[in-house]
Amino acid sequence: MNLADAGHDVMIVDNLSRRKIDIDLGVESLTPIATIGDRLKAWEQVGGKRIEFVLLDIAKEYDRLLALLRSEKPDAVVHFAEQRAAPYSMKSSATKRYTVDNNVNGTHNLLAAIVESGLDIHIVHLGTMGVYGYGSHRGATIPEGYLTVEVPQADGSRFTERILHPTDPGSVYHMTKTLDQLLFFYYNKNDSIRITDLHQGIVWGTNTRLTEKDPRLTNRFDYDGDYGTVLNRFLMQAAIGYPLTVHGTGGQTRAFIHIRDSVRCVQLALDNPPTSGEKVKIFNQMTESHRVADLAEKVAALTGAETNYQANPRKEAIDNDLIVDNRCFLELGLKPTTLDDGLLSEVVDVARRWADRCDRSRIPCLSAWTTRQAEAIAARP
Ligand code: USQ
Repeated sequence: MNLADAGHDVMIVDNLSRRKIDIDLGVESLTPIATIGDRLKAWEQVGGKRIEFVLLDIAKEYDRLLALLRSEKPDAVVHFAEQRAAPYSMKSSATKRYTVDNNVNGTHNLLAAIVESGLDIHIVHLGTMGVYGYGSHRGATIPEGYLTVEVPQADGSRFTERILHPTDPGSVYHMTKTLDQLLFFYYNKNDSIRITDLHQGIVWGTNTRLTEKDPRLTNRFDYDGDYGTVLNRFLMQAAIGYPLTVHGTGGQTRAFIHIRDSVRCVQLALDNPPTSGEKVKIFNQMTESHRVADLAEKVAALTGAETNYQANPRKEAIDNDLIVDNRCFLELGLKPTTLDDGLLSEVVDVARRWADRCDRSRIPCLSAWTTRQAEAIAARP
């Protein structure tokens, strides 16, 4: 909607798999989500430029994808077509395999189809900050994708090289995004495909200026243990009087971005494509870093919620540092929306409005990274 509003011709290509996963998991977005047909109609009714829709699975229907690229000749493809939840990817062998099949094939099909079409199409891909990993970076600033390293030689001399920052995925989901990064590196080198990879942090907030125009345009609000992300979960838990679910000590530090900034960043990336022959552009799409325990404390102070420190279902560092360079977007004009009491309260208000749709039994995160974590969850009081 943001792109259509800015005057672009927009076509959604989607297999609607997220709706199917809701059915499989037996859980729904806290906010009611209209059918895709009703959403497109609502957008036209509020005066938005018509958005086309094609039902297509890019991970499985290669020939249709290629034919679509050939007929539409898009200037750019914004690639959001990946299974995006770390806990879902770690639920079972089936969800691990689905996540790898869907994410890696989807990305590779898109790249191969662009090469076969012969068209010069800019890919803007939604990657993740999790590509860099959350071990200790020993106080070093995480650069935007590339690291300059010195390589010692046997004769004592050294040379410097700019390499992709080493990857350190923390889940099967995050691993697929590190594989995407290699696919991009290769197709950019071999076929000169122009690519921008957005290493996005955890999104928080609910609405944007445009989703507020009609209730049928509202965003998903995932609160369940598989798809809900930490800050929105805490705000929703506070809204319904459920103790905030902090995993482990809460010393995990993560990068965050408000949904309005996320939408703005995609637009900035499209408006500033790499030039022909330029290597993959990597932007750190985040505006601030926070410790999980600090977020819980902030939400508790704002709402009076209680906090429940509980056995961590994930195999992850107890605490970590996270200093991130995000100059690329700031230099392109992004004005960061940082954690603000008003915006936090807005999320609590949305959650209160739909509180009766919440199934409290689906709040705990039960997807365990290994049997060790599964045993710890089972032993929770
Ligand atoms: N956490 C809690 N309590 C909860 C939920 C999560 O303490 O109730 C902790 C987790 O253990 C983890 C941290 O909060 O240490 C972040 O978890 P999350 O579920 O908010 O985020 P994550 O699994 O990392 O994934 C989310 C999105 C993913 C995106 C990623 C960006 O689902 O699509 O790529 O954020 S990032 O984390 O920067 O890699």
